[in-house]
Amino acid sequence: MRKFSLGSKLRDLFGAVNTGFYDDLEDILIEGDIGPATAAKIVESLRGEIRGTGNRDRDRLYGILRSQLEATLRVEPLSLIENSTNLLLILGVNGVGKTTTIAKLAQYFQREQGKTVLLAAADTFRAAAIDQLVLWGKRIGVTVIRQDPGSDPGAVVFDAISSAVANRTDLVIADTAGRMHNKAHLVRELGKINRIAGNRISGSAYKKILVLDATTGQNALRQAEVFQEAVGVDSIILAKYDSTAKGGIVVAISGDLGIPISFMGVGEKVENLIPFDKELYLNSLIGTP
Ligand SMILES: Nc1nc2c(ncn2[C@@H]2O[C@H](COP(=O)(O)OP(=O)(O)OP(=O)(O)O)[C@@H](O)[C@H]2O)c(=O)[nH]1
Ligand SMILES: [Mg+2]
Repeated sequence: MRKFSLGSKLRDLFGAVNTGFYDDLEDILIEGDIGPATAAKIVESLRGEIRGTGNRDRDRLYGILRSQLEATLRVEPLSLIENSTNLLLILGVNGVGKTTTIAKLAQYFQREQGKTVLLAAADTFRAAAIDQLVLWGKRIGVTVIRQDPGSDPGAVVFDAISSAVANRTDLVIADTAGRMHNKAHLVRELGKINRIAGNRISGSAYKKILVLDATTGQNALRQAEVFQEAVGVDSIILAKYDSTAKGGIVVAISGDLGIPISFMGVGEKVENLIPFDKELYLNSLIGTP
């Protein structure tokens, strides 16, 4: 099982610090999806520590590595602006878990935070995507603003915001299509939605959330770069964390791209969303010494 592979490789490596240690460490970290820039930074700081103190105690090195990872990981909860309509625009390539995550977020903000929520079915690319969101809306008792398949996603977001502002709804969560004819089309469509949304809701009441699939590895970093470049990303949600204990990619995204993470999806049910838990994450990523 890959589950503890990074942790066990590190334990072996830290057991005997010898020649090749730094190269091996860098390889292991990159293999664990930590990201090249972040891996290089961590290796440098361990090198500095070992040179400076001469102390090669395994537990101590392990502790330094862990605190480096801890410092790199940016965890920030998603907080809503009070007495204002907030918008979360949910981004991500197809199949990562966007629509399910929207239902989970709606439930979380309703139940845990006592907020009023409205959903916008702005993935108009596929009829089934609209139906799926409408079904979730029924299950959790949240209204879904929708138009016909193929209609302008920007118009759906516009309608949803208008309705939310008129009704003093706290939060609009908008689905988007991750499946497009090509990247240029995706970027153009998202740009349009982003302009419409940004004109109606400004500042930190409008957040762009990228959903990543914890099982994807390095490719997730490239996805984050594409969406970051297209419209900017304010926060990451790591879906399907229950399917893997890897997810080292979140460190890379925090460290290499500077995007914070807010939640993790831990199952297919609507209640399976938890605020990102650093301890749990680091324990399963690298284990404890
Ligand atoms: N185990 C697990 N499965 C999840 C999680 N989140 C989503 N899924 C599953 O992943 C699959 C895809 O989820 P969707 O929410 O439809 O993903 P999407 O990004 O909206 O997909 P498209 O609309 O097709 O682009 C579904 O079978 C979900 O049940 C999670 O946290 N854990
Ligand atoms: Mg979807």
